[in-house]
This record gives sequence, C-alpha cells and structure tokens, in this order.
Amino acid sequence: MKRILATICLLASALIADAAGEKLNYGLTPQIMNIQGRQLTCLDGDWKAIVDQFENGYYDYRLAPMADNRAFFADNSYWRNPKRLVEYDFDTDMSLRVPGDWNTQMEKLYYYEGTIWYRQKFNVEPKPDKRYFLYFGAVNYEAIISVNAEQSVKHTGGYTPFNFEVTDILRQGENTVVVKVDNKRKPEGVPTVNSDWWNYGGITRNVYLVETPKAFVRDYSVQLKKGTDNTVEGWVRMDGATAGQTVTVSIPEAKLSAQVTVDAQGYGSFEVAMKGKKEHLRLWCPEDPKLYDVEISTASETVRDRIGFRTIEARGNELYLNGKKIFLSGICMHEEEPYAPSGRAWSEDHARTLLGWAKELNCNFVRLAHYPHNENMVRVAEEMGIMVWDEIPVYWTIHWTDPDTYANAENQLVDMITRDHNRANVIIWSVSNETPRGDERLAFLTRLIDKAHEMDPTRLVSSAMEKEYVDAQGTHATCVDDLAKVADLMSFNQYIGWYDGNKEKADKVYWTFDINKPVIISEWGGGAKFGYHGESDIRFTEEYQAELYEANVRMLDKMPGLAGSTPWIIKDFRSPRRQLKGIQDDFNRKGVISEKGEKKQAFYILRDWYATKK
Ligand code: GCB
Repeated sequence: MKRILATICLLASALIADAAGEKLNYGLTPQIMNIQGRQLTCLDGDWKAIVDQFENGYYDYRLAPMADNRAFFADNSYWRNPKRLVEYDFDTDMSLRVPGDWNTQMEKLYYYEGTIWYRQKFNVEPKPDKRYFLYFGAVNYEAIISVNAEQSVKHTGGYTPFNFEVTDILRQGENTVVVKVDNKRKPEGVPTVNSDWWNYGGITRNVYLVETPKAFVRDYSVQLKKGTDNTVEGWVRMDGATAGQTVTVSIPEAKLSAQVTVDAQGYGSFEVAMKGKKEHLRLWCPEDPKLYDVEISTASETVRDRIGFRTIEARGNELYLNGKKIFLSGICMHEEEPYAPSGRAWSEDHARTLLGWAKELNCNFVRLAHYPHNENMVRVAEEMGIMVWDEIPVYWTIHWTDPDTYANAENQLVDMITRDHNRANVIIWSVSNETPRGDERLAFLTRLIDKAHEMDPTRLVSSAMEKEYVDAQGTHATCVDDLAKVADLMSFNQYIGWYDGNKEKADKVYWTFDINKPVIISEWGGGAKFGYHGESDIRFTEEYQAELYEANVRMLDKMPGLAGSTPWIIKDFRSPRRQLKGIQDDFNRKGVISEKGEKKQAFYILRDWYATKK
C-alpha cells in the first residue's frame, strides 16, 4: 500500500513539476523535415480563444499548478455540465485567426502579453496502418498543448516549428486540440525581456495534422559534395524503421539515384556521382537559382522536395559561392507583414512581397533578423535567388550563466538548422545579435558556434557583433571582439550618423581589421518618416536618411575586406521602444519602405549602390 501511495505521490509531483513549467519542452517528437512534402490536413482558420491574464485555467488560487493539469484542456464547458461550477466557455467566447498574432487582430489585445487559450475541433478518420502528428510552425512564446484532454506537451521558443505524435489519442470523428499560449517575456528567456520588436503573441504559423506511414522518412540531407560539381552526398533518418529497410534518393533530371540501407537507429548515408565524365550539376546561384526535384522513397511513401546545390566558403577576407568571389548585397528584415495591419508575416504572399522589394533593391542576400522566420520566407527566397542569413534570438542581454537559457538557445539553433539544412540559399547561421563582450558570453556563444559547426560543417557561422573606436578622436574604427576569432566572419553592426554622431561623421571615419575574415556590416542606417521632408540636417526627414545612406556608402566602399552589407531595415516595423508621436507611433522608422509600402528616398540610394556591385 505504502509503495502504491509513494508511486502515486511521485506521479503527482512529476505532473506538478511539469505543470509548473520547469521544463522547456516535453512530450515532443523530433522535427519532421519538409512539412509541405507530407500528407497534411490543415487546421488553420478561426480558433476559439479565451484571454486568461491570471492563468486561471492552469493555476489554482494558491498559485499551484492544478495537479491533473486539465482545467481548460478538458473543456468542461458550463453548458454541457450545468451542475458543475465552470467559469469559462470556449463556445461563447471570442475567436482568433490562426495563423496570426493576436495583437493586430483585436484592439484590446494590442499590448497584451500573457496567456490566451486556443481551441480547435477537427474531424479525422484515422487509419490503422498510419501514424499521426500535430505540427505547429511556431507559437510565441510558450505553448502547452493537449489533444482530447489526453496528453500535454510543451514547447518553448516563439519562432521554431515543433511536432508531437497523436496516433494513440486520435478518435474517429471529432477531436479537440487546446493550446495554452503564453507570450510573457522572461528575464531568462531567449529572447530576454528587452528587445526592439513587437512581442507578437499567438499561434503565428500554420498548424497541420500530419499523416505518415508506420515507418517514415523523418529527415534527410541532400547536398553537393565539397570539391565536386557532379556528386551528391547525404543521409536519411527514418522513424519507426527496423534495421535493413531501404530508402531510394533520386534526382530524375540529373539521372541520379542512390539506395540507402538504414541501421537500427533508422540512419543511413549515401554518395552518388553523375555517370558521364563531362556531366555536372547546374549549381544554385542568385543569377540561376536552379532547384532539382528530389524524391525520397520507401515502399510506403515518397517525400518530394526541391533542392539546390552550391558551395559557400570564406578564403581570407573574401567570400566565394561555387568558387566565384561574391559580394553580399543585402538588407535586414523582420518577419512583419508588408502592409496593414503590420502583424506577423506568415504566408507565401507576404514573403513574395517582402522579398520582391529586396529584389528591386538589387539584393542577392537578406538577413532574417532576429529569429528564425517562417519557412515560406526561406523557400521563396531560395526560388528567387536570394541568399539568407538565418538567426536565433540571442539578443542583447541574455542570462549567460543560466544552463536553461543556454539549453533554450541551443534548442532553437538545432530546430532552425534542422528545418533549413537542405536550403541552398541559407549560407550563414547566426547565433546572436549585439551581445555585450565578456567571458561568460564568449563561452556561451562559442558553444553555440561549435554546435552549429558540428551539425553543419558546410555553412558559415557568425554573429552580429559591434564596432569600436581605437583612437581618442573616434575616427579609427574596427571590431574588437574575441568572438570574431571563433566565428567564420567579421560581422558587426554600426550606426554612424544615427546613434553615433551626425551623418557627416561617416566621411571622417576609417577602418582597419586585425583579423583576416570577410567583413559584413550586418546593420547600418537611420530613421525617416515617409513623406516628412525638410532640411537634410533634420532627423527623421527622408532627406536626412538619404544623405546618411550616401555618406555610409562612401565609407563602406573604402572599407578593407568588405564582403557584404545588410542595412537596417527593409520596412518600418512595430516596436514598443519607438514612442515619438506623429513620427514613430510605435514604429521603428529605419525602413527604406514605410509600413504602407511607400518607398523613401534612401531606397533608391541603396538600389543604385547595389547596382554597382552586380
Ligand atoms: C540595433 C538592433 C536592432 C534595432 C536597431 C535600431 O542595433 O540590432 O534590433 O532595431 O539597432 O533600430 O536601433
């Protein structure tokens, strides 16, 4: 009896520990790669929603997590159980659109940071020979999810996809998924409490029910073998397979086909070369963003993807794509809709508009700041011939010595690389932005860089660092950061003419670098309100911003080792730090395009500069 009681207590305390949110993630299954290549039922649309500022559905009146962890998950709507006191009802409450942030859907939620419960019902006829997963493209920031009140899983981190298996809990007919979404900022979080972008809450990307065979191809890598132009190498990872199962990877257009036999872990690798001596692959590059149809097949499924092949490397302070020297004519972007209501971007259309503007600017590169953007952004960019810098939200003042903060950052890095490692256009993984120098930070970021290199030895790993003056007059500038020794690039932000002096200063500054690595100015620029005109020495006029751009371009053209630039930023974006009424109105105005799609004078300066780099 005692033993039974002890076991019950243990189980209860485990549940409470989980419910208390001590773990970053639980109940998830490894990420399924290439979600669009799968058998999907889309669960997007209007979801019922309940605002729960005090987390009443989760904690009791002593602020203890409810032991059965089932309050709102069970969906005991009053109407179905009128004898029991239940003080919420999804059916009579509001609806929110998924995908979508809540802040721009309802005026009363504009500044809201806290918990909102979401509920969706869906119909399915599960087949006995299949497995089922729920996939979320992203939920900001923390999601605790239950399906049919049976199971609870948790994911932390607002910008990466996750999935979990529901095979055993799906019912024939109607099923219910309930999600507790909490976007409260936390000091130990990644990002932490302080940032310069809107903390959009909600289920911000697509939600899918995924159907797979019992044994399925969960992940794969298909890449050009280094030093060749006719050989493809890679691996496949099956889920639920037994040793000896075979997978065929084929690229019909290139007449390539490889048989892979997986081991007990479901893993197998391959290498295959084109037959004819003179045959070679058409390599992916901005001028010719060639993608090949690739099929990964087993006896029970075929996963289709479109994959490009290329090499990227740093040699001294130069960058080479497919062995040819390149300059990265880039621009930074937030994942924000191109037009009103300026909420989180998520669709292919949003990506086409934002990246279309980058193309108009003569860009061949974008920095997707400051967190992993949705997969459409990366895939549409790949199709359009735009290279990508992918980043995780290790931003400003992170808790460097907290092991959970590190684990959180590493999870996000791993999830980002897992999702995007087959994208030819992704050339740089970035582990942080403008973090303050110091030993603890260096150790934290070095670990992340090592992790990225270990997972992916084929790409460059970097960070957006900061500039420094080395003379008393503030004219001799450089970047002094030990992180640059560990990273593959010397990439840093500088705001000469905006936070650092007036625009004329750019003509007085000269640069030298001790480390021989490609230099990328990962941010530069200044603000302007579209349509605000005046003397060019008046801040926030289009004229000031345009001349700041001209002066910076003159300076950058003299910078030794400059291999790329991504000015801040393509479009005005919402930030609670930007309170100047009549000018900012909650928008960071450093865009070269306004939030209504209007092009400022600086747009044309940048476009013309990049035309000279072609
Ligand atoms: C920065 C940050 C970026 C800000 C920008 C600004 O250095 O990296 O997130 O939005 O400056 O506008 O101040």
